[in-house]
Amino acid sequence: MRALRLTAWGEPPTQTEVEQPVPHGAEVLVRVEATGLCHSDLHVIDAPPGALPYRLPFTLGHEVAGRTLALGPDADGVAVGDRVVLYGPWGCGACDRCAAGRDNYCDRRDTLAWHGAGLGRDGGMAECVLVPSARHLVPIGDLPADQAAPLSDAGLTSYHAVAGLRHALEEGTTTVVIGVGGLGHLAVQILRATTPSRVLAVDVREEALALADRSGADFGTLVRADTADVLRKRSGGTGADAVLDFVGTTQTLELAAGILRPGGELAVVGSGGGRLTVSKPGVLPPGFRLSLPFWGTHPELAEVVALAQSGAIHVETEQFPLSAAPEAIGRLRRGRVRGRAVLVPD
Ligand code: FEH
Ligand code: ZN
Ligand code: ZN
Repeated sequence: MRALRLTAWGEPPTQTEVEQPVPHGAEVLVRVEATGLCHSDLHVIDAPPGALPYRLPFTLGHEVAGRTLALGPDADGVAVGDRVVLYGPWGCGACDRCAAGRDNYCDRRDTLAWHGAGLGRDGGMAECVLVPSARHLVPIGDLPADQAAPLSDAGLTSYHAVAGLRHALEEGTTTVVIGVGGLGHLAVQILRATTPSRVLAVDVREEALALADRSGADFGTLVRADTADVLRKRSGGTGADAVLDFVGTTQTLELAAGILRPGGELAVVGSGGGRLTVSKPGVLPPGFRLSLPFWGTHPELAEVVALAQSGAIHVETEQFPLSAAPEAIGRLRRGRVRGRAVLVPD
């Protein structure tokens, strides 16, 4: 079968012919219908030798939807032909976190040579993907694959980040979303669907603000010299109760910190590598709280799928045949993907 595999650090992935896996034990073989392309794939592709604990070669793709094709003899809770989305974080499978479906915070994460499907283990940028256990699958019913696949990372990561702030997002509050791309546009929809908070969107691209508007943002603005003032005014003068930064550069972190009201909360989701000085005394508002949420839990993925099935969230996607992955990767690098890029095996 064809697969897009990373075979050398710092080199582009290659379209390769590999044996179609056969499931053993509790494993499940899934025929891939769609796999999302994520900025983390770029970080993996660009990683120098030794930067990541992964062993080469492996197939990329950690945002996967498809239909079960074959089961190992010990696979349970799943049948051949089920349409599913993969819960992408694969932990040790034995610690309390993994047992609770919180592989994203596996206690043994630092001992593993992988983070999940397509992240050190063979993923879904291929015709089929082998999943260690049915516990990593969530049923999607008749949800289209290009809608379901992005839910497993872009949707789940956004949902988990909002869940961590939900206690602060009651009626009359303001939430700012910085970066309205594959994750940010879903965060806007999730905020609108699950909280009463006013949602303000910030980006550097006009088309992203249009996407924010289509996603239900109450207001959107480009990054300008007076962005903090504009957002503060739009919050009713108090500043933001919460900021979700899907970019994570020093510029966006400082913008976020500058618009938070006292007791405000910042969730940094984007891996922009930015820095923020946290000190007392200092410039951060009193009661400032910071979180670095990562991906999400298995139960949360089922909740995100249910939101999509209810029509409360819709993923804007740009589809590419798997054979056009290099073009999709180039477009993502240049910030020229509207919503989420999704690869479909051709
Ligand atoms: C996955 C693995 C490592 C870093 C970041 C990620 C995210 O794409 C998961 O949402
Ligand atoms: Zn990702
Ligand atoms: Zn674990």
